[in-house]
Amino acid sequence: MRLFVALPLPEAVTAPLVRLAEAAPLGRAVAEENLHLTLAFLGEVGQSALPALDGALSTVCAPPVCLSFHEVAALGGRQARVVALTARGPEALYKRIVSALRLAGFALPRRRFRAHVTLLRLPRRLEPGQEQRLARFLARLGTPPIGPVSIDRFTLYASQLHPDGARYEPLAEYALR
Ligand code: 2AM
Repeated sequence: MRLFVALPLPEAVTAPLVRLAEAAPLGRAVAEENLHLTLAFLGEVGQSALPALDGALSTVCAPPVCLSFHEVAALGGRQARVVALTARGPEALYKRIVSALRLAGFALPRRRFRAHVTLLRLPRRLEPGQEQRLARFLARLGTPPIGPVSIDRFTLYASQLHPDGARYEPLAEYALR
């Protein structure tokens, strides 16, 4: 199973975000039900490791996350792959989740955590002019008037890749209190 841990987002956040993504001049908008903020990507995990994974995530003790949003930006370096809304608030929770998972033996890549909600997936190569149209769209958006919101749980999801896009199934929820 392809697994990841994420903060689910309330409709008060996902509804304006999907409208914003659908107004973009290019790229494939992430479906509203798939919008989330990834905390840890586990990749392929065997069924037999699920109890250990659930055990590790159950040890994470943290208060609800006050999530605030910053800017809509193209992420992925010089060849941007996605457009995302950057966020602040889940950094401490991220650290607790990652250390609980590592302690339980799950290998996670060492990369800087930049909290974000992916809104659009971009084509591999942008046609001439598309880059400028995207830059103008992003500049117009500035900081969208969304949030802050309090999130009182995090979720373990299974991701299934289909030709028409990914489907995410919540497997377990963990309360933040
Ligand atoms: P994203 O939020 O940056 O898009 C489910 O696939 C989620 O896991 C996606 O939302 C994606 O993060 C993240 N993800 C997918 N592949 C990944 C990888 N190889 N490394 C880190 N995160 C990944």
